[in-house]
Amino acid sequence: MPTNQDVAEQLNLVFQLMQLAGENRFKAIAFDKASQTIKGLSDDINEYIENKNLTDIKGIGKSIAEDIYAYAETGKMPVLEAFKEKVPLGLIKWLDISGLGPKNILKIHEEFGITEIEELKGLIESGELAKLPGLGGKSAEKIAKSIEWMEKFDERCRIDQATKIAEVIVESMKDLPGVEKIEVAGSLRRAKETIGDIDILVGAKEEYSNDLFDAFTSHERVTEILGRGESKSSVRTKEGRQVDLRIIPPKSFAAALMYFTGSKEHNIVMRSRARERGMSLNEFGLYDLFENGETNRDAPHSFETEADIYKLLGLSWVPPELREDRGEFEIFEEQDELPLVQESDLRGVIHAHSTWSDGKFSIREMAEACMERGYEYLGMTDHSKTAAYAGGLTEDEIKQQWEEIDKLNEEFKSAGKNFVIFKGIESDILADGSLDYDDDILEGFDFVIASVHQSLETPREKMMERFRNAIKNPYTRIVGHPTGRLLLKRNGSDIDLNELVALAAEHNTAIEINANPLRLDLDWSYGNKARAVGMMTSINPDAHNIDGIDLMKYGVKIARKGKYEKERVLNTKSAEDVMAFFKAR
Ligand code: DGT
Ligand code: CA
Ligand code: CA
Ligand code: ZN
Repeated sequence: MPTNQDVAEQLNLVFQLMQLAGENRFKAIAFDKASQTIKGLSDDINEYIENKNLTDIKGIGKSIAEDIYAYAETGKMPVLEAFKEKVPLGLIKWLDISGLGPKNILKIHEEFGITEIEELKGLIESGELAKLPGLGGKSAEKIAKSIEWMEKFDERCRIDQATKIAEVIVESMKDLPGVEKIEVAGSLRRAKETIGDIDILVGAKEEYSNDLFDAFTSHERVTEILGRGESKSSVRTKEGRQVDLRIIPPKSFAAALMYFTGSKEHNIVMRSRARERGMSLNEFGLYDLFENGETNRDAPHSFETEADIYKLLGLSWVPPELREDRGEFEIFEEQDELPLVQESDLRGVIHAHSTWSDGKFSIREMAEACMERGYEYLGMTDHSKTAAYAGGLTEDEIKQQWEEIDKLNEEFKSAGKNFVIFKGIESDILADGSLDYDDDILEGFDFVIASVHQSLETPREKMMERFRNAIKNPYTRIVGHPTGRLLLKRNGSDIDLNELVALAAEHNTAIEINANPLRLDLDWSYGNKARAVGMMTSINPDAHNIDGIDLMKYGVKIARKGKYEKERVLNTKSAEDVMAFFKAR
């Protein structure tokens, strides 16, 4: 039986091959959209396949449904097989080369019969590519450079890396003459876990554009200017990231901010809502339509903020993290706002390591760092004994650690400090799903985080058996980084996260959002399921040193993106309430 992931991947391949084959754009986008929908589906796709009701899923049309039924039945998707005949799969990678569109990719492939980027490099070196009509030496050079960059850097970076670059640039530009507004847009504003390019918008009158672009392109972090036009410039930074800066007339700023925040999918719905109301929405504004359906540029609606635009389209303001066409429209048609968790709601730190295992600081140092940041508790969770490579604790060491924590808690209490350390452990989930100590030891902890650290590649069904056992264990209060993914480095385990989310809710156990930007696991896209079943999360830094504590802010962004209200985030609660949750096993 295919998994949701399998089906999503097949559809995505069709999308990419269609682009290469020059297939109708809307047809191609339908596959992209279907792929994303299925990736984020809260139920097992096989239920729909068995009931033959795939078209009940919004975004799955009749013809794509047929493709999926055929895939489930035969293991092959006819439409994909057909396109594979036309365009070799190897060319998909070429789509990432900037300066080389699908048309030219196909042309080069047909002319020279090559499918590998290595072969393309050979063609450029030998001067053959430049001879191809319509390309020329300059294009060939540009393509060579782009391949070089591509090999040097990943196409995408993590949210923390992008945040740092964006902050530096915004900081250097925000006080320049003419800058009335400046905001980050694109996927970074939406808090996606990985970012392609960084989009920055400046609201300024046209007369300032030249100087502002000069300042941007000569910024000390810039190594290459990728392009400079009337209203947009693109650069490459020393970190290898692309940054697009757009200068917008102040009166269009709100419309542009909305448009360039995206997502594309969100924008599509917004545009059709505008049409339904006799208006046309674009990056410049919202206009009335003529009877014939064309935009009347002389009839702009005036507004100041994004919220005004949403209001004109029958919605309250949608927080940028939620703009993915993942149910936000239904919510904000009905509600004024969603009480999403905020950084300032966090009252404590859960999931941290000390020198007892593989952390860099003592328990006291970690606790004091938490206090300095205004937190009220620290849930210490060193590694368990099976994690020998990470200095996992033996039964004897655990008892010593408990004594140390008792002493520190007494000391804090007598010094009048409002701070408590919880005795926890990050227990490995063993191959059979059991925890790493006997019950008499487990009994002594305030709480247990259960995580998989070994045999991450266990087949799905076996893996689920491990998790089912771990969650059913009454000592497990939180599941740690469920898939074990390392973003842009390693895929996570193959598990049915929808089932895991439902199971956790049923057993009143939390699944953490591991806030380390390498992990951000549980993924935000399971937020709808978590919301439907009332699953609790905890925004956990998994801190191995003091700086690690500050990573919680990325977890907050992901939690917001997953639509978690404050009430469903454990570490927004008081120490007493957290303890009550721990004890309610
Ligand atoms: P990224 O850069 O891959 O992480 O993702 P985004 O979302 O930042 O994408 P980007 O940089 O290509 O474009 C920024 C936003 O601009 C995008 O989220 C929505 C808007 N946008 C760009 N191109 C299109 C388009 O062709 N159609 C629509 N509706 N919106 C677009
Ligand atoms: Ca972007
Ligand atoms: Ca961009
Ligand atoms: Zn861990």
